[in-house]
Amino acid sequence: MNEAWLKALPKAELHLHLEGALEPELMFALARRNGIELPWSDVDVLRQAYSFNNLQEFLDLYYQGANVLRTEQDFYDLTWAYLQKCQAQGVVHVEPFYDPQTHTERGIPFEAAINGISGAMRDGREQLGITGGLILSFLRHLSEDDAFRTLEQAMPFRDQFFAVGLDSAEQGHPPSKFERVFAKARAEGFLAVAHAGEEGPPEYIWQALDLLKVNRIDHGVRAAEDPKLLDRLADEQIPLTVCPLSNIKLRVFQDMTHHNILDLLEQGLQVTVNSDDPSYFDGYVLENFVALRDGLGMTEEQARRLAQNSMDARLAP
Ligand code: ES4
Ligand code: ZN
Repeated sequence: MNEAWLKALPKAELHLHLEGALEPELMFALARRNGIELPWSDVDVLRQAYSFNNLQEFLDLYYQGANVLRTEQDFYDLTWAYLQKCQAQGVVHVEPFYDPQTHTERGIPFEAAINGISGAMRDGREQLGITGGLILSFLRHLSEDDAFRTLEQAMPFRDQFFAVGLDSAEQGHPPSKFERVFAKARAEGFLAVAHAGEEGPPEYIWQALDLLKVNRIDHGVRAAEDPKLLDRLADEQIPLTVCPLSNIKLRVFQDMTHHNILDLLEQGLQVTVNSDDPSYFDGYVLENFVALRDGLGMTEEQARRLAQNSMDARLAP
């Protein structure tokens, strides 16, 4: 199967951090526009820094990069660039995360980010035919109180997102820390998703299901260590938004030949293929499919099932 065939499959992207779609060229352009000095001399030097031993090393760079995002127009430009990439790859539906706290913590008004992102999502629907909705994601390394305040700040903009999520440093920050804030969000009518079982243990996936009552698990690859959990995920057809290239870049698996996504697929789990932070992890959805073909011998039939799973696992209204 060639790239054109993979591109032609209608696909949904369900695990994408908008701040992780910031390409080095745009980062430098926004730094210039906003009069910000970056710690890298140019785009090539920045790209050379994209070598990580774990999630935390990546996050340190990701938050530094996000610092160039200041104005509503910056957030619009970031989101629009991502949507154009989607169109070029046959991604017809997107449910991106954005992290309000990454921006409010540095004094950017809540409305600058949400309005810029929502504006681009609206234009993406009207001009590119890409459907979808936004997931407001809490940073789990910050406190429960901080998450409550973020949800409170978001309420005037409640029509602009359909779900809440949980991301950032997983180890030591279990889903249980956010049980009450997720209960509040669900009571307000939001759906829920959470990163679990990327670096954290299977126990965190159980907690995301039983305490946060999520509709979908982000990553979830460490479920493979717990046969009872695998049965539950298969029985209830709970979607997993797996991010193969991300897992290699962050050393969750040694290389693509060791990735378990096709094993999970063949065990009947509803797994999907996603890019996570495409600018940092060597590619968008299409590059992830190509990597599964080249590294794992994914067949056409498996590719079709993975793409169909992504369409079936959509949650945005
Ligand atoms: C993330 Cl790969 C990953 N894991 C957890 N949180 C994140 N935020 C952005 N990328
Ligand atoms: Zn992620």
